[in-house]
Amino acid sequence: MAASSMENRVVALISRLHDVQAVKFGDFTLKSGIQSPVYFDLRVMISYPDVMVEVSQLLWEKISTSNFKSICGVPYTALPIATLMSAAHNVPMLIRRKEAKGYGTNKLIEGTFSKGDSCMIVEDVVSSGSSVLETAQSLGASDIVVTEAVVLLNREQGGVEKLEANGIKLHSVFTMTDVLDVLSRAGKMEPDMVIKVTEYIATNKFQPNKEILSVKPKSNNILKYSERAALCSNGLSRRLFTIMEQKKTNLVLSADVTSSKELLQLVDKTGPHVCMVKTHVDILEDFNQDVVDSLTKLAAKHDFLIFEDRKFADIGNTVVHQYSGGLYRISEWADVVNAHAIPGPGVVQGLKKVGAPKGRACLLIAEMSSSGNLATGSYTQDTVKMAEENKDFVIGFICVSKISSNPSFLHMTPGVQLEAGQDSLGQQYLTPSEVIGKRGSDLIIVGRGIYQAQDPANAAKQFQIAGYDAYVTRMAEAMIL
Ligand code: 5BU
Repeated sequence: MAASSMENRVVALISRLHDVQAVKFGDFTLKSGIQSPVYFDLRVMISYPDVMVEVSQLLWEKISTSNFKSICGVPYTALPIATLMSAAHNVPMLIRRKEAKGYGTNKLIEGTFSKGDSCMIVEDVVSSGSSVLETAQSLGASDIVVTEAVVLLNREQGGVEKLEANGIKLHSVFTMTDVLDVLSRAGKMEPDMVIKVTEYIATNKFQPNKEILSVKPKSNNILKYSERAALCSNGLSRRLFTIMEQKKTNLVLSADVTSSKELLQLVDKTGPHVCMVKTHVDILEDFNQDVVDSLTKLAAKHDFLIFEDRKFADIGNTVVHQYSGGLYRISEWADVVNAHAIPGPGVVQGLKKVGAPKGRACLLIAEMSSSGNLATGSYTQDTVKMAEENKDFVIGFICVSKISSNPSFLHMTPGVQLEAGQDSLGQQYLTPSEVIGKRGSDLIIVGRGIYQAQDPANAAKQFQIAGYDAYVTRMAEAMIL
């Protein structure tokens, strides 16, 4: 069986299990007392013969190269599955009683076997591995040897490690992470639930010498750009995450030069290294329509988005005109604009009225990089709320650290240089590793660090590498946690 076709079948099975409510999301208390946002009730499979057949076939394929004389399903759900495997592949079955009968032969193991026979244990779900281990011990008491077990779902809570420590290799068809991956990609989970389940998996993941984590990793830190793209309702944020992953860059060039020739040359040189170009179109001495036409062509050539850093901050009716009209007609060419939250939601509604029909998007300025700025504390939190309420048009924030755990929101941070410091007018600089790695932002916005460098293309490349490395390291660290 080719790996990819097996993968496709597993994806289809996970979806089907969700459809038949064998996987549920909500608030559940598990047998262990742990609160879980996800619950697997695989017993319902017995009502769907097609699911039972597919499950038994996938389990069989996992152990097709193993050697064993019989199979033994752990009661109850795995019993009929083991029966299907036994019948389809002509392998004898054993049944382990939960308790000895107390009369007759008083046997714990039903079926015909000889001392030293090897047996494969079949199970539907493994968490800590205790049920498989108990079954193996009962079989062992009858001198039946168990060195392998196969399970449909590995909940990744120490089962593999516990069984391995007892000499049993566990094969699994899929893990809880696979379930999250498949169902979130298929849009079968709300973004909030994706966050909860991601945190639950990470928090409860087995660790040697440390069963439960004390530190909760932040969900954006675990999901790849492509996974986050799948969670976005706005097409532009989906596109940006996709560009970031494909071009391996989280760098936004802040092209703050004052002549259009310089602007276009700078953008063409640095284009391969950036996912977005940010403009201040009102600082150009020679603005005309040709500049934005050329810029749009460069965006297509190098595959980046255009962000006009206009910082709208007026009532809805005024921003409608500022965005669509005037000299610059920003909504005609800028994919993304930004706005202060200070006027209240009307500013977003005004921008949305113009931008949404054109497929545009907006960022809210929730924090600033300049010293002594007032965008802090409850102002920042209220800005996040405003974004939450307008998720179809607001795709994220200008901020200096991660301020929302919603993985569809983009966090974009200005004030970045390769060395921390300050300029003479209050701009404060952090490094890419501080911004992306420690503060959990997603994109670095760099102006003077690039366009004032002797070789801007090379400087852009350095920032690209530093920013992307910080992202890769952050992901790796979050996985280990
Ligand atoms: P710099 O040359 O890398 O310092 O440029 C930073 C750019 O980001 C510049 O265009 C600013 O207008 C922009 N910026 C910022 O620096 N800080 C903020 O809080 C916001 C925007 Br909002």
